[in-house]
Amino acid sequence: MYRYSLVLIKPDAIRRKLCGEIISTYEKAGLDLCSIKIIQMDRDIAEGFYHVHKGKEFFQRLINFMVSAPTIAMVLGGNDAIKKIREINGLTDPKEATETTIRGKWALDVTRNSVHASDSPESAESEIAYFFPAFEILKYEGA
Ligand code: IDP
Ligand code: MG
Repeated sequence: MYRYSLVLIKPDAIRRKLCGEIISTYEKAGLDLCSIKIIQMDRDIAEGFYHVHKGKEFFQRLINFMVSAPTIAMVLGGNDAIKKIREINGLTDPKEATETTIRGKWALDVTRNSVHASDSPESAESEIAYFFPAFEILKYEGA
């Protein structure tokens, strides 16, 4: 089924100028780039985005990292895109991620792990609305 996912290129990857490589990885996997922008998150935006992790041991470290440099927010679309993108990204901790995945190749540690992707159709819907409130479904048929 054609799905949309909210993907972030996190500050560690922006700082190391890996955006081209990362976007290219998604394009080579056949995903459609449906929306994109670069933003500087403040603490309120970062905490709102990661509200499900509030209270966890790593939360403040995560928020400090997310406000430390700009982030690219994208909507990617494709067949089975939510699952596919999480496979392309690899496991949260780069020590456990397969070396062919984005995190396996480029993540620095479990906090500075280069990318985010939605984990379900429900979270994709709320995460897309969080950064792209006016997101319009784009059709790539025949492109
Ligand atoms: P995910 O990004 O693979 O979905 P989540 O468990 O949803 O992983 O965690 C969100 C983000 O919080 C991670 O991508 C990572 O940046 C950070 N994080 C998760 N677990 C830890 C941890 O144990 N230590 C430090 N940071 C963590
Ligand atoms: Mg997650």
